[in-house]
Amino acid sequence: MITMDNIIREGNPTLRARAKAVSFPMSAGQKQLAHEMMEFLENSQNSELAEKYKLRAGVGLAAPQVDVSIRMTAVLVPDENDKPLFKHILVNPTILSESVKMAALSEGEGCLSVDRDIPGYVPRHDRITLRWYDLDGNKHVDKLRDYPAIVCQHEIDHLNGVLFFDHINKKNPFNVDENTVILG
Ligand code: NB4
Ligand code: NI
Repeated sequence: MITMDNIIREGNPTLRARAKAVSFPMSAGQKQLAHEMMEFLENSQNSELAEKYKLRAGVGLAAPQVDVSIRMTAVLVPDENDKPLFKHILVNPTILSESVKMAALSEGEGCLSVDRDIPGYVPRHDRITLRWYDLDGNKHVDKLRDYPAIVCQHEIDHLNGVLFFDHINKKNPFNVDENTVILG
């Protein structure tokens, strides 16, 4: 079971590396890791289990965060009623196109690999067209907007060695340009 002890933190060079593409068929170990990453997200969103295992809540977890430098991430975005809105393990995700319009979460972002609060808006593309592969190698193409699009961009950043605060305006953290909507 993945717990916070398995999640590497800022300063570990794996978080700044470009992760390697996954080839198909995936190994049994890679598939098991994928399921454990999704299980972590489920546990972290369950208040009893999160308290029991001292997990920080997460809606995404990228393989490099558990020190496995491959292009794979779990995403579990619930809707207002806590029903899964977007729940997938994304293998080799690629953004095919992105809107000019940007969006940022009103509360800013946090990261399970960053143990400090870093205030500020993180501008992201409001809409993306995402290509990804499932564990069996089947190709998927999804159009995402708003919250799920933001989560996927945060996770894909991890596969490229980018952390959320890299996007925050250094001089004026809550300054964003005119084409940015604030969500939430
Ligand atoms: C990834 C997110 C940071 C901003 C937005 C949010 C939470 C993370 C990091 C975009 C992606 C993890 C992966 C939350 C959270 C809302 C939904 C359902 C019930 C509690 C949960 C709390 F926990 N970010 N944390 N940060 N990361 N929303 N929610 N709620 O998920 O570092 O790279 O359970
Ligand atoms: Ni993160």
